[in-house]
Amino acid sequence: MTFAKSARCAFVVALGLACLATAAGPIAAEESQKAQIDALRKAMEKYQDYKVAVRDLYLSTVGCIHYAGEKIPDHMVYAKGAMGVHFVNLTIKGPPDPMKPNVLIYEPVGKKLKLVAVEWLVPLTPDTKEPPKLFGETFMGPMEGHEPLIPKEFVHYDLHAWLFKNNPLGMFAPTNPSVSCKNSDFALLEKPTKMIHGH
Ligand SMILES: [Cu+2]
Repeated sequence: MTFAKSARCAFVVALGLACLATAAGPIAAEESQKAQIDALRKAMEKYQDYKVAVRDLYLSTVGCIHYAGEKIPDHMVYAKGAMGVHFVNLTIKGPPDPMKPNVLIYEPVGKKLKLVAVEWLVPLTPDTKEPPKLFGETFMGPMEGHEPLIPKEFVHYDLHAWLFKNNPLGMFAPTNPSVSCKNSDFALLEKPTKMIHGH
């Protein structure tokens, strides 16, 4: 964020104009978030080839996850739509890094896998004081692990970002109705995940 702001200041100064009001106000904050998202998209572009992702230890969890839009009290609400195939990197640890998501999400399109989104998956620990935030977005959760691919004991927060496929529900919505698992032999219809209270 600081980098984006100072880069823009440098640009404005180079044009011979005063560098005004870049640090303050909701418009400046929004613009700096947009710049940060653009930088992230650029950094993630190499993973459009899933083999590059695997070499960097983002490993496929095989199942193509989708939701029916079912609502259950005390459970997370996922609009009808899919996420896709999650490739998880367990070597990325610590607080969520906006430039280093620990999950990449692919949509099976024909016989190919297309990179559509990234995700930050953050375990709930005894020293978690509040839900993590990135790009001004508060993470969803805490919630149980998503069965059947993640044990339900894995209580966590998560945030999705649809960097490579437009999501009509918004950039940070968990499911994308434009994504489909119909081309996957490993489609998994997931039930909404249970919320954890008291955090
Ligand atoms: Cu996901």
